[in-house]
Amino acid sequence: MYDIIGDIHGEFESLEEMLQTLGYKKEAGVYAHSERKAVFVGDFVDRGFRVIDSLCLIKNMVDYGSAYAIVGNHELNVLAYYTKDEEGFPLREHSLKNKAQIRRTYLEFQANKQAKKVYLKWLRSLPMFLEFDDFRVVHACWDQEAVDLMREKHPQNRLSKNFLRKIHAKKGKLYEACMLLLKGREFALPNDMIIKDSYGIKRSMFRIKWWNKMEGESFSSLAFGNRFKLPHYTIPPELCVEIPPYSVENPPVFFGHYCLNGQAGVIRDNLCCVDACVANGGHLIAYRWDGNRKLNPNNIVKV
Ligand SMILES: [Mn+2]
Repeated sequence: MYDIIGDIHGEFESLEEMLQTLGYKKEAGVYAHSERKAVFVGDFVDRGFRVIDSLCLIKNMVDYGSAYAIVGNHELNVLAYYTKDEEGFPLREHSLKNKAQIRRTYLEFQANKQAKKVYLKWLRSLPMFLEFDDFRVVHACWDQEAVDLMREKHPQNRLSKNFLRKIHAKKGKLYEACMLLLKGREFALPNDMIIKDSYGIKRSMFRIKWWNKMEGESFSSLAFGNRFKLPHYTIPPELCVEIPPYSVENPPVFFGHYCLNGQAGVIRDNLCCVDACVANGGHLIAYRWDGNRKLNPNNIVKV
């Protein structure tokens, strides 16, 4: 059986507390469980104050065989920041904004070059999604088309240097698929709609539910995991894009990414967001998989 654990973001204490709560014990210095394995949904880095400790603990578990881990958009950003193109320019520009985003990770890596080398290499080896017998795991969005494309064109399924260089050089279908899996679906607001977030910054994009079709939804009913309010009126049909719905018949999907605080957990019988925003005043949560394909809110564990 498995325990699917949400975004860590350098919150090492919460990570340890969660593993202990779930009954994992240290064997030769590595957390393990006699009957269960942990599954981490990505976003280990940034925000919190113990990024390297968190990476170390999770890598040890994966190496030992007591956990699986996939990458999130924060790993993608960090890897692209530290990967150069053929001309020697970083794939992700070293702008103030991008630097600020990875600040905690950057500072820890600056102070520990050996760890930087080890963990960047390790992050490049992790898959973007995992499919188990009865459920699926991805950081933000299980889009079947994106998954199928990745399986066909990039069966390695990891953020290797070559793959990152390739998708950044040609921002084509593979780039879009990678963004969809790791960042989910975002939707541009109409130009005449001015929405400001809690920092007073004008927003042009908002995160939306990736499992629902768009037609007939309002801006607010389609929105998912945004830190600003959207209006209640129906999205004009001419703005709607085709979203392939994720059927209730499909296997459960576990994902993180959306920083939902109290709203995190079972979203629908076969959808569960395990990111309750631990690094932003929320909690770390996990789902204790019991083999039942109909997800049960009682299986959520919170620390
Ligand atoms: Mn994320």
